[in-house]
Amino acid sequence: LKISTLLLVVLSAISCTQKEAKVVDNVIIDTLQIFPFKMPIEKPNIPLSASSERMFNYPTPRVQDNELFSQFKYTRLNGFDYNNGDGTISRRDPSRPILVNDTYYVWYTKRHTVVPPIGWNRAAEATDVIPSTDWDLCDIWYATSKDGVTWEEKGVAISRPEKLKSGWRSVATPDILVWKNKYYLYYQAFDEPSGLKGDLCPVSISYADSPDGPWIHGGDKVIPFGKEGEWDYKATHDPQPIVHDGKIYVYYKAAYNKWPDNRTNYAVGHGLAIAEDPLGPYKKHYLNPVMQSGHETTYWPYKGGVATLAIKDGNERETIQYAEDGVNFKIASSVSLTPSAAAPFVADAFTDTKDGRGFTWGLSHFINAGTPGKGYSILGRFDCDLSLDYDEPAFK
Ligand code: AAL
Repeated sequence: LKISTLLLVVLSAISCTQKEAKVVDNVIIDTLQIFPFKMPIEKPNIPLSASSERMFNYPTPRVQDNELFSQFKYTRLNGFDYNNGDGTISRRDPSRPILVNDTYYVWYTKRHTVVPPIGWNRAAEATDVIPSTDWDLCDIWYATSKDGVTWEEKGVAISRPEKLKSGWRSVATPDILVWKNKYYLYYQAFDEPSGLKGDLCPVSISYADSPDGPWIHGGDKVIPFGKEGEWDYKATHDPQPIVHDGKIYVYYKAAYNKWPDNRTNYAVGHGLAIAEDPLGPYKKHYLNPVMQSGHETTYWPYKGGVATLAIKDGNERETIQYAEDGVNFKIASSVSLTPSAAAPFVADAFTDTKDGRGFTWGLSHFINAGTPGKGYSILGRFDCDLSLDYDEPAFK
């Protein structure tokens, strides 16, 4: 073993001298032209396999050096009651937390119903008190924390409006924007039990002078649906605003082949809608969908562009991607055990930064906690090192 190790070191050292490889009939005959012992930073001038070629498409060939790579660890939150896990209380799809003075605020979907959800495939049996899905018959609640681990639930921020107003059936999946000293909540507004004809809903906005409210209704259907036959027809989910280039960039999700009729062909795309004012009008980017993998939206200012965490769906599920223009994303890393509905604490999400710094923690949700038939979701915290200001090694 020792001799072979020695030989490898000697061979590798020689190979670093970067001689031209000799190729005869497509066979490399000079075995000294093997890949260098130390992983190169620059692409070596030798014949490369497809995998070796690809490693130079990433921000750095060594994943340890890649600032857009991280592992994730998870922590339980204190302060939320779940009725002993009987499925009648659920919290999911948190907004990104924001820091106001010395207090973190978060908004989320809360369901408190007499029974657990009966399932999207039985949506026709849902009633005014029986939910179809985990996000049916919900309101938007909020909580505060000093440390991001122990939270105090403060109460409802946006409740379902009266019947037939947009969102009367359920309001869910909020996210926050801070713009010119005002707070804007973007959220999904359902007019029927989710699952009846699909997961169909537009986006509404409410705004307030204080994160404690009161919230004033600011508009419905703010992100226009696609036309019939288009990818985002009747579904605009997971609205997530950031400030970029002096404008409001809202990333949102829609599902192709809407369920329940075509669930087996289900796929997810993300679009971008841009506005000068939080209340709109919003113009959709002509290259939508800008992302063809992922599920809930997680986009953040990173250096001069925008980075995203794509989870759960699509060929590029479990990747972090980057786009200088916020539109044309390229894979920067592959990641695992990623947070669902990840809502990072991004200190510069709304500052129109040209040097986005990333984040080290956030909230996410964990679905289908509890026994089958009593499914509900819980909120949790994740920690990671996706910040340029954080020096911990990527591998622990
Ligand atoms: C989530 C989100 C949206 C969907 C539903 C609740 O994962 O994508 O919010 O509508 O599921």
